[in-house]
Amino acid sequence: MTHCVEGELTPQSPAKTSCGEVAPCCDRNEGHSSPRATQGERRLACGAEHGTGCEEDLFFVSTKRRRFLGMEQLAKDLFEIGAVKFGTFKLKSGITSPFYVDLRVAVSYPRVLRSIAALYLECLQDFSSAFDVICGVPYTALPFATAMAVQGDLPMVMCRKEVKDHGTRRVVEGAFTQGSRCLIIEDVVTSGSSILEVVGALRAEGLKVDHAIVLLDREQGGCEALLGQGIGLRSVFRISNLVGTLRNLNLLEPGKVDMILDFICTARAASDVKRPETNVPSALPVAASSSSPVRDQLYSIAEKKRSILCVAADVQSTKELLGIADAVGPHICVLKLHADIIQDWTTDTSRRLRELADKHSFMLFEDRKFADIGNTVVAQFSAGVHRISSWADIVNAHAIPGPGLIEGLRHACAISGRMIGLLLVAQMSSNGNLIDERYTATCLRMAREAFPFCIGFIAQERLDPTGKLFVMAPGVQLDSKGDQLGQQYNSPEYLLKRKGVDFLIVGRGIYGSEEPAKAAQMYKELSWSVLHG
Ligand code: 6AU
Repeated sequence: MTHCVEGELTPQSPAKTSCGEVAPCCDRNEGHSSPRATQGERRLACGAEHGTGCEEDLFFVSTKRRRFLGMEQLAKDLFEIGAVKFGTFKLKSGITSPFYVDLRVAVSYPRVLRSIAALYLECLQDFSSAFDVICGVPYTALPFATAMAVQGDLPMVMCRKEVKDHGTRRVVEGAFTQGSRCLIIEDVVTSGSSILEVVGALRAEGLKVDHAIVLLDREQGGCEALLGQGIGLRSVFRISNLVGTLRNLNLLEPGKVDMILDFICTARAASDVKRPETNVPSALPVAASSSSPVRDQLYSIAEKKRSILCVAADVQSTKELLGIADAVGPHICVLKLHADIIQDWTTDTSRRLRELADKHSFMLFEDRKFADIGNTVVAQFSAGVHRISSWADIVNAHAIPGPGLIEGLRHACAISGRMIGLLLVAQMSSNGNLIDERYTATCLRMAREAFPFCIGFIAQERLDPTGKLFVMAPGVQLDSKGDQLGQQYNSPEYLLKRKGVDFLIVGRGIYGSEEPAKAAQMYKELSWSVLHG
């Protein structure tokens, strides 16, 4: 997962649909006209933060649909021209791979080149950062960047691979100034090293580089490696969704798909092994970088505030919610809420909550427990009254619908242009719940595959021995063993020491007490001292 800062919406480039017609150029900045960005202030337009009416949802749906159709057609084209092949291939590294990608051939097919450029341009909508120029990574991405520059009217620079020993000896060709912001265009990312090479050269020449777009992410750790160097990566395709699209088009047999997905998982696990782990059991919190900005932010807040406490503010009015948030704010690292039980929820509720989160430095966790198909959760996450993706830092979901749900949430998160982390509900605190060990183990596998978008679990015990995927445990109270409706409570000591969980969620034990601020302070200090002696 990659993220970008929030920002204003700006005009988008016209994009070709799969049928070849030019889709209308939409502008949500002012709601009506579609002025083009000036050369000096080009922006990567982003998602659903602005506007309010249903025309925005229609915009959102048609944009999504257009992109989906474009991706489907391009997947088919890439397969047909042999840019993506399936079989048995020996890679440079010596590994045998069930697929092979060589996008160089695309230059011989003008229609494919146009579709590639159109999809890169569509991808710009996932960002909100400004940029001045684009730069293709030599050589394969050079024609792609050029097509994009022509189609999207974007200025471009070129970074030389070899510097000539005569003439100007320039490393970066084209018009730019010190501090020009550059967006990198790449064809395929594996480890991220080619992009980093170009980033280094551009930065050395005084350009600012924060983002890259790739046509295909092979999902082998490149995205995380780039994030570690301050480069947010967007991809048109990830290899798993390219493979999924081809399967849906009956171009790949299900047996082959499974083999390819297994290969991707194994390759990703191998790249994980090489990455230093940031956590060890029972040594919390640790703030070292984990390649997940949301996780890192949480750990950094926890460390600074000496708090692993999340308060569940299950109240029913904006006034109560804001009151609790302000009272317990100094003692918590996360405030969890159920937006759908707030009777008078408006956009003002989320705005004021965010203000309190900034004032006291805590994260906002919407306990939505998404549990539907991917297409539905995209809308549940970003649209409707609550517009969760516009304000939440953390959300949770049941794993039962399968990976499509995570994919949908990740997609909606990208569109929002905000950093949001996902927790899978891998175990529940309620008596008689239907989750068994096999289900929990599957959640662990799914979460690993979805890291760094998925950052952990709602569970009752440590699940990932490395601690990279952390556990927030609900069902915590000192004065009660449970309620009349099946909730079961354990003590902080039991969950932290015996079960190895990382964060505690306390609801009624705090907001139901006479003095929530005092109760929060007590739970905070107690849980911290259990961990740190
Ligand atoms: O401390 P309580 O019982 O007042 O509140 C516990 C909070 C509630 C539940 O909706 C939530 O934690 N919860 C969850 C979550 C967070 O997903 C899962 C679970 O298994 N049990 C549970 O209580 O807001």
